Amino acid sequence: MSFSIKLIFVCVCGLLVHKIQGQDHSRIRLVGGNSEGTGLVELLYNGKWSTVFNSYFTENDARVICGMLGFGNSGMSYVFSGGNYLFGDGTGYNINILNCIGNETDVFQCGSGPWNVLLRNGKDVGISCEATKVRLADGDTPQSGRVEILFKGHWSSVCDNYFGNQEARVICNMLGYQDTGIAQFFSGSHFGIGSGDMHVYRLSCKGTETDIKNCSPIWSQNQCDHRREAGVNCASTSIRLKNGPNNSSGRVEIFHGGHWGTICGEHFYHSDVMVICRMLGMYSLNSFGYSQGFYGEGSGNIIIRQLNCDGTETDIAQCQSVGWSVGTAYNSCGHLNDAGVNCAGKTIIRLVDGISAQSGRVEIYHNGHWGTISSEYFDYHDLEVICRMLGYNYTSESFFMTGSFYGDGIGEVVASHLGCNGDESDIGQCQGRWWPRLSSNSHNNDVGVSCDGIMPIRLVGESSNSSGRVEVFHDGYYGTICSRSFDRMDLNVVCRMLGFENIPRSAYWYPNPRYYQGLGEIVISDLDCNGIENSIGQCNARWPASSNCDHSMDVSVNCNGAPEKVRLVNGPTKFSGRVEIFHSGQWATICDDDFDRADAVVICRMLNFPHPERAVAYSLAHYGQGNSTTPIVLSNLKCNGLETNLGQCNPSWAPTCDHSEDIGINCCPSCQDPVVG
Ligand SMILES: *[C@@H]1O[C@H](CO)[C@@H](O)[C@H](O)[C@H]1NC(C)=O
Ligand SMILES: *[C@@H]1O[C@H](CO)[C@@H](O)[C@H](O)[C@H]1NC(C)=O
Ligand SMILES: *[C@@H]1O[C@H](CO)[C@@H](O)[C@H](O)[C@H]1NC(C)=O
Ligand SMILES: *[C@@H]1O[C@H](CO)[C@@H](O)[C@H](O)[C@H]1NC(C)=O
Ligand SMILES: *[C@@H]1O[C@H](CO)[C@@H](O)[C@H](O)[C@H]1NC(C)=O
Ligand SMILES: CC(=O)N[C@H]1CO[C@H](CO)[C@@H](O)[C@@H]1O
Repeated sequence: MSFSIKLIFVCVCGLLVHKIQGQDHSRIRLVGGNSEGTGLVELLYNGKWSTVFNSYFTENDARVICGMLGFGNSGMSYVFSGGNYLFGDGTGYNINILNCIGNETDVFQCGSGPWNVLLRNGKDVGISCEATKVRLADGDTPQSGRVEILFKGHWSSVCDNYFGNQEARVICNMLGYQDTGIAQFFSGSHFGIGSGDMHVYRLSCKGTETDIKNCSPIWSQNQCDHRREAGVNCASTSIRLKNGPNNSSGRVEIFHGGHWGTICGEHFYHSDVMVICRMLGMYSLNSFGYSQGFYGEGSGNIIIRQLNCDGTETDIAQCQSVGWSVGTAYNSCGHLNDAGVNCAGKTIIRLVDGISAQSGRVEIYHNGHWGTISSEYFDYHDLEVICRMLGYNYTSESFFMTGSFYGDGIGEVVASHLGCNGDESDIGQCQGRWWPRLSSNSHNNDVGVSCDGIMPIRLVGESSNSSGRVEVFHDGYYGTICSRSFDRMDLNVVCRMLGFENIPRSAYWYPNPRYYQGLGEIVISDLDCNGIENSIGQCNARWPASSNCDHSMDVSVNCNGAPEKVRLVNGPTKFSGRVEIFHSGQWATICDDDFDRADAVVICRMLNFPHPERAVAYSLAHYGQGNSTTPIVLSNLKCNGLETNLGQCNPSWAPTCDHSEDIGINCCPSCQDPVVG
């Protein structure tokens, strides 16, 4: 080997530079990194171990050196810009520019001429020829924990400065967890505090890098502190549902910090439910969630608050949230507010105590028992959804009943104010107020529905299918309707229910029993139909009836408007006599209470006499008393004189009169007997 050294003085950045000729194949090593593949670059040059100036050092130079050191020159070759403070100060010469192309097999072949040598300047280059060794420490699972890299022979944690999911993804990929679906970052020494120096102050990964050294790391010693260590979770979050009626519903629980805990239900929305159900492999478009501990209160920590997924995440750990710190229970969000999901989107409901499979009190299975729905603010949109849930048709006949029409339930009142739009497939998707945040837990307002709209109704008292006392089937028996505020609109609906299509104007009703008083329950009062309903079930009404009602107020109707049959008895002419009305198969008299000429005019009109307005009214059995076997059935006629039928005159039935009060009329005061009719 020949050495020829010329000293040339060149000013480079104010430093004295030596022009050196010749090569030395003898030795090359990396020092200060405590491993074969990482450290300050030292070349044995002119008999001295010498360092390389970092300013013009390139990756090509590093590649050649790594190749010489047996790491292959196509693998990792990473240049540390600040070699001295990481690996210590060098000695010997300081070689300026190597100028390798990269395909050389010996670094001493690099450069077109002799190397320059600088005065020592504290800017020596360090390189790494090996992949970063990374591990996770103190995690819940092998796939999670504090990020630690092996550096200078020690495991050293990474600063959480700007550490995010992209950085986490690179770490997870480096650990071989490419396929686990998530890479969630944690900051603030989430997995506990590591020890030793922290060398990586900041990483800026794109997420696709295969080593953190490709993430433009900023190296520094102890610029960070141990309360700011980065952590990752490369595995999906362990999640389960508890206390639901099915495997597909329940309180959401997640495993974290070695324990199962819950999610606070505040701001718990559909996008959160989507992610949770997707994680469980059970997502459907109908999935919905509950806050407020619907599936019971969990125990342990409340691990996440304000979960805020956008719905595309594959793991809740990827969603924004407040939380995930170990051992924290949030005071502002207790277990009362634990979140739950129903991934199948099916609330389990049934109808009970109805008169057909399609009717009854609505019951919801909840907390292991059947409870009910309050009818507060219940409406037809809610009804539509319930019928749909049960697989029944929602039609113009369908109705719902407030006030426990189908009997009081027991247990919890599970929901109220359902607030459905009508197009939901399940009441769980409606806005409803759910247990336990109900204004009332009393069962006297349990809602009942009838999807088929069947409400059996019948007429009693006469062998006629068009007139009689109205009775409604309820609770296993027929009961009556109280006439309080009964009007023509209500009549129309009752007659429509009885099968009458075109209800004549002459149809009428009695506010009291036309025949006999009913027995048993007075089912409803204050009926308030608008006249177009198909069933009184669709009308407003009071159930049970007002306590001011009794059976003397039972409603009777006549749907075809057939006039009452009346006759005159015992008069001197065919135009006059005691008035008798055919009632329950026999003739009966009318009491003179409130009887006046207008009433007489209507009776004369019913008898088809000419000029009924000339009628004269008589009280006090003017044409003699009915005999003792004749009933007195009517009193207090309130005709205005224009009616065509006594039924339109709001009379009272079953008066307490005697025959000395029987009415009589004369429809032709000027007519003498005998008259040619
Ligand atoms: C290295 O590459 C250059 C051009 O890219 C070529 O001229 C040279 O022969 C190569 N050297 C070796 C040792 O392959
Ligand atoms: C829930 O799932 C388990 C396991 O898949 C099964 O054995 C069990 O029968 C399911 N229970 C219900 C109520 O579906
Ligand atoms: C719903 O209506 C359709 C069409 O009228 C009928 O075929 C079907 O049987 C009805 N379903 C029920 C449950 O009543
Ligand atoms: C009432 O009975 C008559 C005679 O039996 C019958 O023709 C008519 O269709 C019935 N009307 C209703 C509404 O049932
Ligand atoms: C009593 O009056 C009714 C009706 O006017 C009549 O049908 C009946 O025969 C009478 N009975 C007697 C005993 O007079
Ligand atoms: C979606 C689902 O599995 N629903 C079932 C839940 O459990 C009830 C009874 O326990 C079944 O009726 C549902 O079909």
